[in-house]
Amino acid sequence: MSQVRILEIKKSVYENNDVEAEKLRDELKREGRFLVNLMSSPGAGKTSLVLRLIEEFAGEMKVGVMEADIDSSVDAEKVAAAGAPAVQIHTDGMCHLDAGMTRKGLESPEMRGMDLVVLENVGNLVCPAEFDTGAHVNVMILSVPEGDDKPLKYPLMFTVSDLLIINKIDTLSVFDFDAAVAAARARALNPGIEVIEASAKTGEGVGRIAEWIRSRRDDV
Ligand SMILES: Nc1nc2c(ncn2[C@@H]2O[C@H](COP(=O)(O)OP(=O)(O)O)[C@@H](O)[C@H]2O)c(=O)[nH]1
Ligand SMILES: [Mg+2]
Repeated sequence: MSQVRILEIKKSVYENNDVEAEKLRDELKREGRFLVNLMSSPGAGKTSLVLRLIEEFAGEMKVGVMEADIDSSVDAEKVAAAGAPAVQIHTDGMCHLDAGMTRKGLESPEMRGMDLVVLENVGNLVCPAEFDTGAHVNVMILSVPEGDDKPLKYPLMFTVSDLLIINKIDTLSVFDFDAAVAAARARALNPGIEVIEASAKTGEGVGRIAEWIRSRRDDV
């Protein structure tokens, strides 16, 4: 039996998602809640990284996690087992969250009073890039086994992201992945994007990611 709250959230009724997203961002700022929208393909390491960040921020910030998926609650259960407040959002088959859906997740009691809320968006490199969730920053993960050509194939995701995490760098020796090439391709689309190489498995680079989040949170 699942121990976490599951929210069944359907597509929002709002006509203008961008307006809703701006409203939500402002409200969160006033409340002191910093929202990170974490995106990647399935299996790139979103949940693994979230678990590392929970450890990294322990005793420093209250971190809540909203896990969005089409079905199941496995990710939210992992986060809850790590000791962080978590909710599972089911998207009624939708492959992304919009700002209204994100707002509903944030209204759940578990997310109240958090300093940092991480939204693990539905896994894919296409739809989540098209919808502003109201987050203060967009963070994406590209993992080494996916290949360094992904910025060429899914340019919008790289264009809307503030930070690109190249994850699974512990596997570089077994894949033909050139991290410098991946970073250059991302920067060609988005000159302002930050790039951090990391491994959620070994913990390498996780401190730098935490530092980036702290500094962006201070800017808001
Ligand atoms: N070798 C390696 N495996 C990783 C790393 N990060 C995640 N994984 C593995 O990749 C798989 C998918 O990870 P998960 O965090 O569930 O990805 P998500 O679907 O994006 O949330 C799991 O088997 C993880 O153990 C990493 O940095 N290195
Ligand atoms: Mg996950």
